[in-house]
Parts: sequence; C-alpha cells; structure tokens
Amino acid sequence: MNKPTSEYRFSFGPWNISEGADPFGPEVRPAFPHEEKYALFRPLGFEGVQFHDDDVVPGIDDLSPDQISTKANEVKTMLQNQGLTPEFVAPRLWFADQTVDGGYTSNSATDRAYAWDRTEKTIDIANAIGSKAIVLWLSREGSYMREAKNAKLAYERILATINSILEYDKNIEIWIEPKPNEPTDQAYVPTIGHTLALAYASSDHTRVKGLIESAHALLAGLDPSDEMAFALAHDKLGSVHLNDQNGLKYDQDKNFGGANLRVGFNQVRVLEEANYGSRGEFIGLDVKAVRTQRGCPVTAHLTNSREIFLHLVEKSRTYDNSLVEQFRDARDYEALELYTLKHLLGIK
Ligand code: GLO
Ligand code: MG
Repeated sequence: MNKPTSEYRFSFGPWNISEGADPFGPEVRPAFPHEEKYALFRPLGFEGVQFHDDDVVPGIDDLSPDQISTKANEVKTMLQNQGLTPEFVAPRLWFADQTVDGGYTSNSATDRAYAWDRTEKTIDIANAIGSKAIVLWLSREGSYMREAKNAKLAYERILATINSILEYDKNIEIWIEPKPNEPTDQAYVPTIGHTLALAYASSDHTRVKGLIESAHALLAGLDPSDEMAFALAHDKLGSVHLNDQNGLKYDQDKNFGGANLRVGFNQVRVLEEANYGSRGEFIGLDVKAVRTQRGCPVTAHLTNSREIFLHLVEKSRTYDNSLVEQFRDARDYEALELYTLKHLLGIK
C-alpha cells in the first residue's frame, strides 16, 4: 500500500533562503536571520532542518566546548518548540583559511588537524541537538591542478577520516554527498559509486550512506534516478537533495523539475517504488532562490519544488505499471516513451 502523499516529510537548510549574492554581484535582498527562518519551516510545509555546524553554532571556531554546547542546547529547545526535526549536521569545511586547500585531503598537517577538530565538533553538535547523521559534502577535497595532491593518498585520508568518525561515535551515521566539481575542478568523491565503495571499505559500512543531489548527478553526466536506484539497491540512501540543473555549467540548484520534468518524474518514481521515506527519510530540497526574485524572505522556490514533487508523486501513482510491463515484454520502448510523455502531459 502506498502512503498518502502528505506522509512525505520535507526538509531544507537555512542556506536555501538566501540573499541572492553570486560570484558577479552582491546581495540583492536584506539578510534574514536564521532564527526567523526556522519559524517559516512549518508554515511552508517543511518539518526537517538541515544544518551546517555553524548554522547551529555561529562563530564555532572561536568558542569553547562549553559555549558550543550551550548554544547547541538552545537550538535543540528552539527545534522542539517549533516542532522541527534536525535531519543532519554538516561540517562547513570550505570557508575557513585552514580549508583553502581542502580539509581531510589538505597537504598541510595543521589544516588536516583543523578539519578533524571541526568534524568532532560537528558530531558533538549533532548529538546535542538530536540528529542521527552528519553529512560530508566534500567540497574542497579535490584539486584544481591534478599534480597538486597525491590522489591515492587523498582517498586513503578520506577513508581514514570515515573510520575515525565511526570510532569517535558508535551511533552516528555518515551520509556522503557526492559532487563531481565546483568549487574544485575535480572532486575525489564525484559519484554515489565512489561513495559506496568508501562505505564498504570502512570499518562499519552499515553507518555509511549517501545523500544524492539531483544536480550533482547531472553535473557528472549521470541520471539522478539511476544514482538513487543504485544507492537504494544497497539500502544506502540516507537522504536526497532534489533540485535541477540545466546542462553542464555552474551548480544551479534550480527548482525541482524546472529543467527537465521527466528526469524529475523518474526520480520520484524510483523513490516511490523503493518506499523511500517509510523509515523517516526526508525529501530534502537543495534549491536556490533566483537572484531576480523580489521580496524578503524569498521562499517560492521551496514551496514550488515541494508542490511539483507532490504532483509527480501523483503522476507516479497513476502511471500504468501493467501497461509498462506490456511494453517491456514486447520490447516496444517507443510506445513506452510515448505513453510516458502523454502521461506527464495529462493526455489520455
Ligand atoms: C553544494 C552542496 C551543499 C550541501 C550542503 C550540505 O553544492 O549541495 O549545498 O548540500 O552544504 O552539506
Ligand atoms: Mg546539496
């Protein structure tokens, strides 16, 4: 029995309500404090909050363990008061001076020590606010010039870090969010295949999973629904960042379905078929407000992406699977495609 569409739980992170800055120009909207953002989640139809460590504890690098714990406890209370669930906490290892050349794979031992220290703090924060997972988006774990780092050593260092996390905390899950490029030219963990290889090589693979972002798969030239299916076949889809991407250019974080509705449909179909969400997994939306949008705060990209997701759930549930089987049996994929496109268009 399929669950009602309303049973899907949605999440996003405070960075998804942004001021519109891009590499070519400054903010176009006034800053909107995080505290006020959290009050928007429920009214917008979202229950889960995704955090960077310093979204929970601003100025984390300059605070004592006690100060970090006090702030984290405040956020926990805020979440409880608002009826929100902390989905994950991610160490922001791409902002500080010490992470210019990466964190775990930096050539500098001091900088690698900083990355580990930040990761320990992230795990402590996750525990303090009641989140069962940390996300590793390995943003700068790659290179701009191939010769700059020893890639084999870099992969060994990433695996060693995963094992250290599993050792440091016996319960926490690690969800790796692969991305093939940006900000680096080439990243060391570009796909879910790389992610799962690391998981199985780790000391406890049951706690190492993937978070698949649609746009990241597309930037690797891969189909997000196939990437999701691969993780689901291994029971290793910790979460998703649904969004969209129009070809091979900068990471766009477009609205879900905004560039290619059929690619969106297939992601929803794969998630539905695997009963994703039935164990509390969230539908995360990592979508960015376009710079041109007026207002403050700007949230239409979030509610629109959520709405399109739910419409595609209906499309997935009304997709005639026995007809699909007939087309498969007859190996008539032309007919299958026409049926699929007409179904998406609402044509009988
Ligand atoms: C950037 C990533 C980023 C992460 C977030 C959580 O391309 O998608 O938004 O999802 O920092 O780790
Ligand atoms: Mg993401």
